[in-house]
Amino acid sequence: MPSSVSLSTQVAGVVLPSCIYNASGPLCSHEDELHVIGQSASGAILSKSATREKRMGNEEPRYVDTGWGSINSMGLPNEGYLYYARFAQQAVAYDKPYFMSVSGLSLEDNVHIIRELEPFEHIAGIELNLSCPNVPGKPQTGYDFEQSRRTLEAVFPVCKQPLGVKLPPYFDIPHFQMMAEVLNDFPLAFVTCVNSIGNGLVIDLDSEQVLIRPKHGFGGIGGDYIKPTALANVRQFYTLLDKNVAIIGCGGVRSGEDAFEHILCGASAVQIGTQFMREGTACFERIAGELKNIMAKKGYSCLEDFKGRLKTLDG
Ligand code: OXC
Repeated sequence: MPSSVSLSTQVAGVVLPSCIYNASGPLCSHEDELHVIGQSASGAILSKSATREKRMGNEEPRYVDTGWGSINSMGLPNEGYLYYARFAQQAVAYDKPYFMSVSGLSLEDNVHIIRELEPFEHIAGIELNLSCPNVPGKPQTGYDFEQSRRTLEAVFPVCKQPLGVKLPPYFDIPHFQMMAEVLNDFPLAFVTCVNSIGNGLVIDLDSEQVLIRPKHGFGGIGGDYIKPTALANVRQFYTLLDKNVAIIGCGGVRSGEDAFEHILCGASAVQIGTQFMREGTACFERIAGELKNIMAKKGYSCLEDFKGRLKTLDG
Protein backbone atom coordinates (compact mmCIF):
# COMPACT_ATOMS: atom_id res chain seq x y z
CA MET A 1 0.00 0.00 0.00
CA PRO A 2 1.49 3.42 -0.92
CA SER A 3 2.64 5.04 2.33
CA SER A 4 3.11 8.52 0.83
CA VAL A 5 -0.65 8.76 0.38
CA SER A 6 -2.62 10.11 3.35
CA LEU A 7 -6.33 9.57 3.95
CA SER A 8 -6.45 11.79 6.99
CA THR A 9 -9.18 14.40 7.09
CA GLN A 10 -10.86 16.90 9.40
CA VAL A 11 -14.50 16.86 10.51
CA ALA A 12 -15.96 19.08 13.22
CA GLY A 13 -12.52 20.52 13.92
CA VAL A 14 -10.96 17.16 14.75
CA VAL A 15 -8.56 15.03 12.78
CA LEU A 16 -9.64 11.60 11.56
CA PRO A 17 -6.66 9.36 10.77
CA SER A 18 -8.68 7.91 7.88
CA CYS A 19 -11.63 9.39 5.97
CA ILE A 20 -13.39 6.00 5.96
CA TYR A 21 -15.60 5.13 8.93
CA ASN A 22 -18.82 3.45 9.93
CA ALA A 23 -22.32 4.75 9.21
CA SER A 24 -24.68 4.94 12.14
CA GLY A 25 -26.85 1.82 12.03
CA PRO A 26 -25.05 -1.46 11.52
CA LEU A 27 -22.91 -3.01 14.26
CA CYS A 28 -22.62 0.08 16.46
CA SER A 29 -25.39 -0.42 19.02
CA HIS A 30 -23.46 -2.11 21.80
CA GLU A 31 -20.24 -1.38 23.64
CA ASP A 32 -18.53 -4.50 22.33
CA GLU A 33 -19.31 -3.45 18.74
CA LEU A 34 -18.09 0.10 19.36
CA HIS A 35 -14.83 -1.28 20.78
CA VAL A 36 -14.41 -3.44 17.67
CA ILE A 37 -14.77 -0.31 15.52
CA GLY A 38 -12.27 1.43 17.79
CA GLN A 39 -9.73 -1.35 17.24
CA SER A 40 -10.23 -1.38 13.47
CA ALA A 41 -8.95 0.87 10.66
CA SER A 42 -12.14 2.94 10.84
CA GLY A 43 -11.25 6.64 10.95
CA ALA A 44 -13.83 7.39 13.65
CA ILE A 45 -16.37 5.64 15.83
CA LEU A 46 -20.02 6.59 15.26
CA SER A 47 -22.76 5.27 17.52
CA LYS A 48 -26.17 3.92 16.62
CA SER A 49 -28.82 6.67 16.60
CA ALA A 50 -29.88 7.17 20.19
CA THR A 51 -33.32 8.00 21.46
CA ARG A 52 -34.20 9.31 24.91
CA GLU A 53 -35.16 5.86 26.22
CA LYS A 54 -33.92 2.41 25.24
CA ARG A 55 -35.96 0.92 22.34
CA MET A 56 -36.41 -2.60 21.07
CA GLY A 57 -37.19 -1.38 17.54
CA ASN A 58 -39.49 -3.01 14.99
CA GLU A 59 -40.46 -6.64 14.60
CA GLU A 60 -38.13 -9.11 12.83
CA PRO A 61 -37.25 -9.85 10.10
CA ARG A 62 -36.23 -6.22 9.73
CA TYR A 63 -32.96 -6.28 7.77
CA VAL A 64 -32.23 -8.18 4.56
CA ASP A 65 -29.15 -8.01 2.35
CA THR A 66 -30.34 -8.36 -1.25
CA GLY A 67 -26.89 -8.65 -2.83
CA TRP A 68 -27.21 -5.30 -4.58
CA GLY A 69 -27.93 -3.57 -1.31
CA SER A 70 -30.19 -3.80 1.66
CA ILE A 71 -33.66 -3.10 2.91
CA ASN A 72 -34.21 -2.34 6.58
CA SER A 73 -36.87 -1.26 8.95
CA MET A 74 -34.99 -1.50 12.22
CA GLY A 75 -37.04 1.19 13.92
CA LEU A 76 -34.17 2.66 15.96
CA PRO A 77 -33.41 -0.20 18.34
CA ASN A 78 -30.88 1.30 20.77
CA GLU A 79 -29.81 1.45 24.40
CA GLY A 80 -30.87 5.04 25.07
CA TYR A 81 -28.66 8.12 24.79
CA LEU A 82 -26.92 7.86 28.17
CA TYR A 83 -25.42 4.51 27.24
CA TYR A 84 -23.74 6.02 24.16
CA ALA A 85 -22.76 9.19 26.02
CA ARG A 86 -20.98 7.14 28.68
CA PHE A 87 -19.09 5.21 26.01
CA ALA A 88 -17.30 8.47 25.06
CA GLN A 89 -14.94 8.03 28.02
CA GLN A 90 -14.01 4.53 26.86
CA ALA A 91 -13.50 5.71 23.29
CA VAL A 92 -10.59 7.85 24.48
CA ALA A 93 -8.51 4.65 24.35
CA TYR A 94 -8.62 4.83 20.54
CA ASP A 95 -6.70 7.24 18.40
CA LYS A 96 -9.78 8.54 16.61
CA PRO A 97 -12.81 10.70 17.39
CA TYR A 98 -16.07 9.39 18.77
CA PHE A 99 -19.26 10.79 17.26
CA MET A 100 -22.69 10.19 18.66
CA SER A 101 -25.81 9.91 16.52
CA VAL A 102 -28.97 11.33 18.09
CA SER A 103 -32.48 10.65 16.84
CA GLY A 104 -35.03 11.91 19.34
CA LEU A 105 -38.61 10.94 18.58
CA SER A 106 -39.74 14.56 18.98
CA LEU A 107 -38.23 18.02 18.99
CA GLU A 108 -38.46 18.04 22.79
CA ASP A 109 -36.54 14.76 22.98
CA ASN A 110 -33.80 16.11 20.73
CA VAL A 111 -33.44 19.23 22.87
CA HIS A 112 -33.39 17.15 26.05
CA ILE A 113 -30.81 14.67 24.77
CA ILE A 114 -28.51 17.29 23.31
CA ARG A 115 -28.66 19.44 26.43
CA GLU A 116 -27.84 16.40 28.59
CA LEU A 117 -24.79 15.59 26.45
CA GLU A 118 -23.04 18.78 27.53
CA PRO A 119 -20.80 17.24 30.25
CA PHE A 120 -19.59 14.47 27.96
CA GLU A 121 -16.54 16.30 26.68
CA HIS A 122 -15.12 13.31 24.82
CA ILE A 123 -17.96 13.34 22.30
CA ALA A 124 -16.22 14.92 19.31
CA GLY A 125 -19.48 15.75 17.56
CA ILE A 126 -23.17 14.97 17.37
CA GLU A 127 -24.81 13.68 14.19
CA LEU A 128 -28.45 14.69 14.54
CA ASN A 129 -30.47 12.22 12.51
CA LEU A 130 -33.26 14.08 10.69
CA SER A 131 -34.04 11.19 8.42
CA CYS A 132 -34.94 7.83 9.94
CA PRO A 133 -37.68 6.45 7.66
CA ASN A 134 -38.62 3.55 9.91
CA VAL A 135 -40.54 4.73 12.93
CA PRO A 136 -44.22 4.06 12.18
CA GLY A 137 -46.22 7.29 12.44
CA LYS A 138 -43.12 9.53 12.55
CA PRO A 139 -42.38 11.45 9.36
CA GLN A 140 -38.79 12.18 8.37
CA THR A 141 -38.01 15.67 9.68
CA GLY A 142 -35.63 16.35 6.82
CA TYR A 143 -38.50 16.34 4.32
CA ASP A 144 -40.24 19.14 6.23
CA PHE A 145 -38.12 22.25 5.77
CA GLU A 146 -39.95 24.34 8.37
CA GLN A 147 -39.74 21.58 10.97
CA SER A 148 -36.04 21.17 10.19
CA ARG A 149 -35.54 24.88 10.83
CA ARG A 150 -37.50 24.72 14.10
CA THR A 151 -35.42 21.74 15.21
CA LEU A 152 -32.12 23.49 14.53
CA GLU A 153 -33.35 26.70 16.18
CA ALA A 154 -34.18 24.67 19.29
CA VAL A 155 -31.09 22.48 19.53
CA PHE A 156 -28.27 24.91 18.73
CA PRO A 157 -28.67 27.05 21.86
CA VAL A 158 -28.33 23.99 24.11
CA CYS A 159 -25.60 22.21 22.15
CA LYS A 160 -22.01 22.38 23.41
CA GLN A 161 -20.39 19.91 21.00
CA PRO A 162 -20.00 20.47 17.25
CA LEU A 163 -23.27 19.49 15.58
CA GLY A 164 -24.00 18.01 12.17
CA VAL A 165 -27.14 16.59 10.61
CA LYS A 166 -27.88 13.40 8.72
CA LEU A 167 -30.20 14.13 5.83
CA PRO A 168 -32.56 12.00 3.82
CA PRO A 169 -31.88 11.84 0.08
CA TYR A 170 -33.50 14.62 -1.97
CA PHE A 171 -34.46 14.16 -5.59
CA ASP A 172 -35.52 17.56 -6.88
CA ILE A 173 -33.33 20.62 -7.40
CA PRO A 174 -35.67 23.03 -5.53
CA HIS A 175 -35.60 20.70 -2.53
CA PHE A 176 -31.80 20.81 -2.37
CA GLN A 177 -31.98 24.60 -2.49
CA MET A 178 -34.70 24.85 0.17
CA MET A 179 -32.83 22.61 2.59
CA ALA A 180 -29.53 24.38 1.92
CA GLU A 181 -31.19 27.71 2.74
CA VAL A 182 -32.25 26.33 6.10
CA LEU A 183 -28.86 24.76 6.86
CA ASN A 184 -26.86 27.84 5.90
CA ASP A 185 -28.58 29.77 8.70
CA PHE A 186 -26.91 27.61 11.39
CA PRO A 187 -23.30 26.95 12.45
CA LEU A 188 -23.29 23.33 11.34
CA ALA A 189 -20.02 21.43 11.54
CA PHE A 190 -20.98 18.80 8.99
CA VAL A 191 -23.82 17.34 6.94
CA THR A 192 -24.09 13.62 6.24
CA CYS A 193 -25.64 12.74 2.87
CA VAL A 194 -27.58 10.38 2.81
CA ASN A 195 -29.70 8.15 4.98
CA SER A 196 -31.37 5.18 3.29
CA ILE A 197 -33.92 5.88 0.56
CA GLY A 198 -37.05 5.58 2.62
CA ASN A 199 -39.98 3.27 2.08
CA GLY A 200 -38.77 1.11 -0.75
CA LEU A 201 -40.20 -2.33 -1.37
CA VAL A 202 -38.21 -5.46 -2.18
CA ILE A 203 -40.10 -8.60 -3.19
CA ASP A 204 -39.19 -12.28 -3.35
CA LEU A 205 -40.48 -13.61 -6.67
CA ASP A 206 -40.87 -17.25 -5.62
CA SER A 207 -42.89 -16.63 -2.50
CA GLU A 208 -44.52 -13.46 -3.91
CA GLN A 209 -43.78 -11.92 -0.53
CA VAL A 210 -42.12 -8.85 0.84
CA LEU A 211 -38.78 -9.45 2.64
CA ILE A 212 -39.29 -7.64 5.94
CA ARG A 213 -42.15 -7.68 8.42
CA PRO A 214 -42.53 -4.06 9.65
CA LYS A 215 -44.71 -1.58 7.73
CA HIS A 216 -46.03 -4.28 5.36
CA GLY A 217 -42.55 -4.68 3.88
CA PHE A 218 -41.67 -1.01 3.28
CA GLY A 219 -38.18 -0.08 4.40
CA GLY A 220 -35.07 2.03 3.85
CA ILE A 221 -32.97 1.03 0.85
CA GLY A 222 -29.17 1.10 1.12
CA GLY A 223 -26.15 -0.21 -0.78
CA ASP A 224 -25.37 -0.20 -4.51
CA TYR A 225 -28.86 0.91 -5.51
CA ILE A 226 -28.42 4.27 -3.86
CA LYS A 227 -24.92 5.35 -4.90
CA PRO A 228 -26.01 7.70 -7.73
CA THR A 229 -28.53 9.36 -5.42
CA ALA A 230 -25.97 9.66 -2.63
CA LEU A 231 -23.37 11.18 -5.00
CA ALA A 232 -25.93 13.68 -6.27
CA ASN A 233 -26.77 14.75 -2.71
CA VAL A 234 -23.10 15.08 -1.74
CA ARG A 235 -22.46 17.18 -4.85
CA GLN A 236 -25.49 19.42 -4.39
CA PHE A 237 -24.80 20.17 -0.73
CA TYR A 238 -21.08 20.61 -1.35
CA THR A 239 -22.00 23.25 -3.93
CA LEU A 240 -24.80 24.92 -1.96
CA LEU A 241 -23.56 24.96 1.64
CA ASP A 242 -21.07 27.33 3.22
CA LYS A 243 -17.57 26.04 2.55
CA ASN A 244 -16.76 25.47 6.23
CA VAL A 245 -19.42 22.73 6.49
CA ALA A 246 -17.85 19.32 5.91
CA ILE A 247 -19.90 16.95 3.76
CA ILE A 248 -19.84 13.30 4.81
CA GLY A 249 -20.76 10.92 2.00
CA CYS A 250 -22.83 7.85 2.80
CA GLY A 251 -24.51 5.52 0.35
CA GLY A 252 -23.35 2.73 -1.89
CA VAL A 253 -19.70 2.64 -0.84
CA ARG A 254 -18.30 -0.87 -1.16
CA SER A 255 -14.91 -0.15 -2.77
CA GLY A 256 -12.13 2.42 -2.94
CA GLU A 257 -13.58 3.53 -6.28
CA ASP A 258 -16.91 4.37 -4.65
CA ALA A 259 -15.16 6.29 -1.88
CA PHE A 260 -13.08 8.17 -4.47
CA GLU A 261 -16.28 9.23 -6.28
CA HIS A 262 -17.83 10.55 -3.07
CA ILE A 263 -14.71 12.61 -2.33
CA LEU A 264 -14.57 13.87 -5.91
CA CYS A 265 -18.14 15.13 -5.40
CA GLY A 266 -17.03 17.01 -2.29
CA ALA A 267 -17.10 14.59 0.63
CA SER A 268 -14.52 15.15 3.39
CA ALA A 269 -15.16 11.65 4.73
CA VAL A 270 -17.14 8.59 3.73
CA GLN A 271 -19.30 6.32 5.88
CA ILE A 272 -19.93 2.63 5.20
CA GLY A 273 -23.28 1.06 6.06
CA THR A 274 -24.50 -1.95 4.07
CA GLN A 275 -20.98 -3.12 3.21
CA PHE A 276 -19.88 -2.84 6.86
CA MET A 277 -22.85 -4.98 7.85
CA ARG A 278 -21.80 -7.54 5.22
CA GLU A 279 -18.05 -7.60 5.71
CA GLY A 280 -17.45 -6.36 9.23
CA THR A 281 -14.60 -4.02 10.17
CA ALA A 282 -12.28 -5.56 7.53
CA CYS A 283 -14.02 -3.29 5.02
CA PHE A 284 -12.38 -0.17 6.48
CA GLU A 285 -8.84 -1.34 5.82
CA ARG A 286 -9.71 -2.86 2.44
CA ILE A 287 -11.52 0.23 1.14
CA ALA A 288 -8.81 2.54 2.51
CA GLY A 289 -6.14 0.45 0.72
CA GLU A 290 -8.09 0.52 -2.56
CA LEU A 291 -8.59 4.27 -2.26
CA LYS A 292 -4.88 4.83 -1.59
CA ASN A 293 -3.98 2.78 -4.66
CA ILE A 294 -6.28 4.85 -6.88
CA MET A 295 -4.85 8.07 -5.45
CA ALA A 296 -1.27 6.88 -5.92
CA LYS A 297 -1.95 5.95 -9.57
CA LYS A 298 -3.39 9.40 -10.18
CA GLY A 299 -0.52 11.12 -8.38
CA TYR A 300 -2.64 12.42 -5.50
CA SER A 301 -1.13 12.42 -2.03
CA CYS A 302 -4.04 13.74 0.04
CA LEU A 303 -7.81 14.24 -0.21
CA GLU A 304 -7.45 17.97 -0.91
CA ASP A 305 -5.76 17.10 -4.23
CA PHE A 306 -9.13 15.98 -5.67
CA LYS A 307 -11.89 16.72 -3.15
CA GLY A 308 -14.81 18.44 -4.86
CA ARG A 309 -12.98 18.65 -8.20
CA LEU A 310 -15.60 16.82 -10.22
CA LYS A 311 -15.58 17.91 -13.85
CA THR A 312 -18.70 18.51 -15.93
CA LEU A 313 -18.96 18.39 -19.70
CA ASP A 314 -19.64 22.08 -20.11
CA GLY A 315 -16.05 23.22 -19.89
N1 OXC B 1 -32.05 4.82 8.87
C1 OXC B 1 -32.06 5.25 10.13
O1 OXC B 1 -31.87 6.44 10.35
N2 OXC B 1 -32.28 4.36 11.13
C2 OXC B 1 -32.38 2.98 10.88
N3 OXC B 1 -32.58 2.67 9.53
C3 OXC B 1 -32.34 3.56 8.54
O2 OXC B 1 -32.41 3.26 7.37
C4 OXC B 1 -33.39 2.35 11.81
O3 OXC B 1 -33.06 2.18 12.99
O4 OXC B 1 -34.50 2.04 11.36
